[in-house]
Amino acid sequence: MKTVREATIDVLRHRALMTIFSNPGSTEIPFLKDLPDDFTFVLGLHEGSVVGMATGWAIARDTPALVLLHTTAGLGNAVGALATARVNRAPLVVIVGQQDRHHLALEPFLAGHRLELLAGDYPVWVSEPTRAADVPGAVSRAYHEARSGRGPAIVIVPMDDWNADADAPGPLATSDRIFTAVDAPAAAITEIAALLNNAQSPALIVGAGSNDEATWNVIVPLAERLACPVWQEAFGARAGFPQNHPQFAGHLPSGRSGLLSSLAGHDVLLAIGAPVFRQYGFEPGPLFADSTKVVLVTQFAEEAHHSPANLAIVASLASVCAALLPLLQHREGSTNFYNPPPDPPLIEDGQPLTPSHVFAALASRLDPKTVVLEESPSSRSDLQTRLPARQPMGFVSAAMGGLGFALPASIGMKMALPERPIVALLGDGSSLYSIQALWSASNYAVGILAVILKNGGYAIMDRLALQAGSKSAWPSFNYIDFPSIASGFSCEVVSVQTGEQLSRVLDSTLPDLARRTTPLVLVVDVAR
Ligand SMILES: Cc1ncc(C[n+]2csc(CCOP(=O)(O)OP(=O)(O)O)c2C)c(N)n1
Ligand SMILES: [Mg+2]
Repeated sequence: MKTVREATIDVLRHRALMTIFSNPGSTEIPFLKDLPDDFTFVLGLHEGSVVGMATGWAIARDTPALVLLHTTAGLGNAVGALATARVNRAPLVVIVGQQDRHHLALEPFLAGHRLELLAGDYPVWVSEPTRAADVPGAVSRAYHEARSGRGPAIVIVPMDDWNADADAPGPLATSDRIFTAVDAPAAAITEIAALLNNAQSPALIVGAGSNDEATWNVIVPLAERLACPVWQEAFGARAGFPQNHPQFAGHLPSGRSGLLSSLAGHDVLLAIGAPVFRQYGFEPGPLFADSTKVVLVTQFAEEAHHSPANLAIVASLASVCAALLPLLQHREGSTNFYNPPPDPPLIEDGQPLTPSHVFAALASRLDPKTVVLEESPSSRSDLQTRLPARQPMGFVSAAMGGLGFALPASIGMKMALPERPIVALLGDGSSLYSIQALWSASNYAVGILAVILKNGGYAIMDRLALQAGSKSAWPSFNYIDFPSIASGFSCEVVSVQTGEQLSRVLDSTLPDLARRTTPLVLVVDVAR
């Protein structure tokens, strides 16, 4: 008879969940004791970093990553990162330890209280198996729940369950393999094709959902057939279209008045992989003109449920684009909507660099295959225009804006995609939320480039306070010693104050960035 632990190890092997991102505690010892050699344990020194690394790994591989967390304190620390994983649609199988069933009723030290509620509605599924023997099936089901729900699926396991007897060998309470229908019905395709063929002036809006290679391969010919502008959704977590393509018109504004004027004159809007339409600050008024017809193509039913579209199709984006293509007439007209940014102004003697200078210096040198992870709040839009995504996964950021994602996610992504150059661009404030991830990068020989834009404070927050007619209630933090922090985590670090120093370090490091096996931190002093 196998133990529950042995049967679960079998499930994890079957699902290729053999890399464990974790920060463990005593309640996880029975599971981790004598971990088989074909399992890899990746330690993060805080649960935000653990889940952030797993999220980067899951996004990069488009398959679930395994996370192991320590009862209330571990899961509690992880909640913000789990919410980010959900909104970034990253599939995670999360096992959470719990005290021993034998005395849970006595509420011993480390007893998790209502652990199933701790992450709120952010997990796509939570299970606390009724019997120890149900754990292997629950973990197997969590794999499917994470994949189909695109987010974290949690299984809570009391520590004595691992050594309990498993059920006799036999099928688990879940399907072994699942195929999901992906094609849209022919009637829906015919209806959209007619709408587009009859349109005076269509426009395409793309977003995080259309970021994969299969979709880029068909969305580009589709856009070329339509000869229309292609906009990227505001605040999208990934790029839905090559952003150096002549038809790329830029990022949509995140407020309603800007949306209305950007999309004015287009009678049919086709949103592919972007909800209708992602906004940030509330502005009253319509999102688009009354007479405009809006079609949404999304792989996520929930996105269709909250989008004010005339028609939504829930199906594989690549399959919808491929089916539409032969039905569309070739449109004539201007096909150049791309507006590259001008060079940043020259820096006068003694003046500090700005984020624009850093992004421009990177833009002229980065390999098109680079994955740029963004977490630079006050310079985000500048980053987006100066570092266009040229390949799928060329741009990644936290869909919900929660800081502390980009640094650990860049590490998880580099572990999953060792052949791609990976650069995390971080505000100095942002870098601190998961700064201990630098230790994981150094310990596991992960060759990311982390650029910390040191402006000595929360510039975006100061800007918002000023706009509200107030001074900032919070202080600046000019005197944080980032190079010491980075070297304290055993990372190579270079401080940069001038354009010359920046060029020198980028020229010497970027050509080999893809092959790096140690992290490099650049701390660049920039103007506020
Ligand atoms: C976890 C979390 N806490 C707080 C915030 C609110 N917040 C948004 S931007 C910001 C400041 C970012 O500062 P920094 O990274 O230095 O970027 P800068 O604005 O200086 O470019 C804060 C605190 C957040 N988004 N996420
Ligand atoms: Mg800052």
